[in-house]
Amino acid sequence: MGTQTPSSPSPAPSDTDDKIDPNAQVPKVDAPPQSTPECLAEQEPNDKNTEPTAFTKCVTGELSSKTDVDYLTIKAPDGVTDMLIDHTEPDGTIQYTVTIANSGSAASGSGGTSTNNFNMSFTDKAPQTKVKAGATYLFALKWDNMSQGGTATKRPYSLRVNFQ
Ligand SMILES: [Ca+2]
Ligand SMILES: [Ca+2]
Repeated sequence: MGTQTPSSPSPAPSDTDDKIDPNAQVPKVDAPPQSTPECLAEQEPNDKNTEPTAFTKCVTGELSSKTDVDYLTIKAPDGVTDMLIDHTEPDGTIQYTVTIANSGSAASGSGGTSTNNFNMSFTDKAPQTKVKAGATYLFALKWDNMSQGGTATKRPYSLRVNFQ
């Protein structure tokens, strides 16, 4: 018994004309419209001031529960004097507190008065603030229980900081 070769040449597996263009098969990725691309997304964990999410211009995130705390840092560039903060929270109030991050004890305390006594907090419109060029500002975002703010179980936010 030998192997039997089929005698009738079956037509080659259909070599259809419409070639499959692999690029054409890739579905277009629709960017979610909720945030501008230049905004960094927060990176959890950021629940301590020792593990903040560093951003340069704009950051988005959410307080994922009443106990979530988000620490964010931004460095004031050289030559600036003022910081302008723009923030939105569509689903409930967030308490913002801004201080200067402790970057070790680089400053040898000369002069008596510490220039690191920067502390401001706000839930509403943030005032334009004098800043120190080169300093790193630490934002702490906390769920604000004192204010009414919807019944959402999460509080998303978008924070934008401009220096001038
Ligand atoms: Ca968060
Ligand atoms: Ca967090």
